[in-house]
Amino acid sequence: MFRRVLVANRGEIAQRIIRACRELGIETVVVYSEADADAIYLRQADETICIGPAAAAKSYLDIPSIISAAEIADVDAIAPGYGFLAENAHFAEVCRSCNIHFIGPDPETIAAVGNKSNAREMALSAGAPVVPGSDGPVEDEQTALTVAKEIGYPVMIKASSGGGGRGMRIARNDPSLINGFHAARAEAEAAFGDPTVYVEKFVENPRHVEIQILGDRDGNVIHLGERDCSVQRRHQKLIEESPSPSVSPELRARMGAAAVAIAKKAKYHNAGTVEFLLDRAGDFYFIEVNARIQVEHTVTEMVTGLDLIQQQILLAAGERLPLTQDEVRFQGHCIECRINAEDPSKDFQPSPGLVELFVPPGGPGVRVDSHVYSGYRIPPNYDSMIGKLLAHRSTRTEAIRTMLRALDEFIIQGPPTTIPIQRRILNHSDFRAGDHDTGFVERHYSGQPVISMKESR
Ligand code: MV4
Repeated sequence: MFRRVLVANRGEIAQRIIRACRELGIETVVVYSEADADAIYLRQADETICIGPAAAAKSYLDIPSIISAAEIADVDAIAPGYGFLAENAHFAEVCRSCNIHFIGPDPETIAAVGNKSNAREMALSAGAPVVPGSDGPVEDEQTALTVAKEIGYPVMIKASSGGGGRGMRIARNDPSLINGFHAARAEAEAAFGDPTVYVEKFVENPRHVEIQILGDRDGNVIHLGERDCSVQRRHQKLIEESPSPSVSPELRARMGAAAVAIAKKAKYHNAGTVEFLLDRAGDFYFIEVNARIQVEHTVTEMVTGLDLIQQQILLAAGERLPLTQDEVRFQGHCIECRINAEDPSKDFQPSPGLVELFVPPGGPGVRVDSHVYSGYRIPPNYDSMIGKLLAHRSTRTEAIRTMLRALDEFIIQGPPTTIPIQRRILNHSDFRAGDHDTGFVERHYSGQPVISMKESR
């Protein structure tokens, strides 16, 4: 096992990794930028190393600085968390060449699934359902038109190096496809340095359902059920839950089997997520593999009772999976709200700054993962997540009730937060009926002023 791990991240996930290491008896070394010098989790680490200024490019994304810190602190492994270098195949490769374990999948796997068009081909060859579309990349507009004729409009043009919603275009006819093809290529080239695109049938207002998987170095892969992440706005998730109200045990088994087959094809060794779209007819389609631990991994932890960060560390150290698929048990219903310092009444504009008072909720069925404390200043340099609030109860109805109670209890004085809109969504009849898709937030809450906490009671 590892003796010492370097945490190459910040905020709540840095704290989460420190907690996991502590329980495993592993020492932690946390790197931080000048903007994070007053982070409280630094006190929970065994050692801290400042790696540069606030700008992420000069600290959390700076590979030489992080590797130097790892060498100086003499760690066995690096935990990248999510974002920053988590899905950077080159960084995983550098770690390997320095004899430092990367707590994530192998660089070859990250690269293979990081190319979305390639991941699509892998899913196809694994026998998983994939959205109808092009065989590999589309090199010219003529090919794009031919593919669109075959599969029918509407179609989506996606960047091979994209993901998470960047570099995508929808086309509903030939002229808009020609336009979108060139626009998507230009955008992809500018954003990712790779103009390659592919074409897929556009699934209108799908649900976003993702399967958590774990794979060990012996090639064993299990799935830990799904998370429904349909409540999102501009690819920023607001509420996640498990189980999904639109997934039956039978559908879960089929989606799980598809995710496991894809992970095996990718030689996936660690924690990962296979993303699917689920349409109104109940058909599901593979879209992407996320080669990292995700923000919402906590939801799966609550319903499975597993510590996914500890599992990531153990798997990276070469341990075998501690359980078989048959031994995975799902208990109750978990809902998570991502609490962001954003102003829903100002088009979700990030609102960093001083948190004068921070009193998290507690009591039965409540979990809060947050690095914030009273008097903490949220730096403007990174994402604006304050923390994650989870409610875990026997049933969905009870989980919603506990979440509403916890949201009411949560005191965050200073920046405006997403809490008012999350309260409204949880009270919405369509959400309560489980009748919501990825268009839900935009349909119901776009541009509308969100009424304040007191008014909405
Ligand atoms: C799609 C799609 C419809 N059809 N692909 C957006 C993020 C990226 N992971 C994939 N995305 C989508 N791909 C086809 N062929 C709709 C989306 C999509 C979406 C997906 C998941 C969650 C929220 C979303 C919001 C808008 C669009």
